[in-house]
Amino acid sequence: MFNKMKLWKTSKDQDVQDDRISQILAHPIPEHVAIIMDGNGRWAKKRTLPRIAGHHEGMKTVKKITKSANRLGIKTLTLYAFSTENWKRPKNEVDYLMKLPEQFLSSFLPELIEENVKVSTMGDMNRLPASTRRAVDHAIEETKDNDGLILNFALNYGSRSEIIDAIKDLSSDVKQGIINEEDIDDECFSSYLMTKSLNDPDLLIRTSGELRLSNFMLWQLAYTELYFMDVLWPDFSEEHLLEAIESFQRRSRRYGGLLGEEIQ
Ligand code: V07
Repeated sequence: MFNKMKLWKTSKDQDVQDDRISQILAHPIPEHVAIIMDGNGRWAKKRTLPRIAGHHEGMKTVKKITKSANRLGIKTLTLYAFSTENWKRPKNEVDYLMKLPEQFLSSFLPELIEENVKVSTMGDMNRLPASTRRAVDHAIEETKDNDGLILNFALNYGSRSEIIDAIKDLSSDVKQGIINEEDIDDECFSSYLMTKSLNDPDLLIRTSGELRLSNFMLWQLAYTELYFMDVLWPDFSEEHLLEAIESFQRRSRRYGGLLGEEIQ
């Protein structure tokens, strides 16, 4: 009897969740969602576990949120998995983090293929261990013809160095006469960034309560709605994603009439 009650309650909760999703799908949803997945270490510390246990749990959350994003029809999900600053962490932690892409893909790639997800990355892959690069390259190759959700991992990524590299490439093209200086505008500059094939994010979520951008997509976030949440990344669930999207939709509706005028 108790089990039955639990089952009944679960399916009712699911109905509530399905209604909530239907409401969300009745309005425009953000096409590109970017997430700073913070709070993995703190999650582990709260449980007196090593930090790497938090990263492992965080990886499981990535799987869940990828599925949710796909179901909601989000077009691009960019996840900040490893920053250029993260090399400063203790060696054992860096070594563990570098194994996560392989671990993630060895269990999840078949499902990504099945679900029509396209894997991509931004960041300097050269500094990653060869086996990590191989696993990621394999996933990119295996999913290159998929046209569903783009799952874009920022790996060894830093926004300032992305911008500086873009300036170097652009000035070299100007010197060679490939680009005229007068033709440099937002769109031209964007095409030199690692995100050249992607739209700018519509919504940025940062978990774990820090109110900073931490060198993440500084150029691309110029007009993005920012949503900061106190929840630690391993505790982030589909409900939290829905909450952030609902907030995005309320803001879009409120500013809908004004966009293009004084807000931007
Ligand atoms: C990492 C788990 C999520 C929380 C933040 C830090 C730890 C998934 C990947 C990944 C990357 C590339 C790829 C497939 C999966 C990953 C790192 C860290 C370095 F093709 N999670 N995750 N990579 N964490």
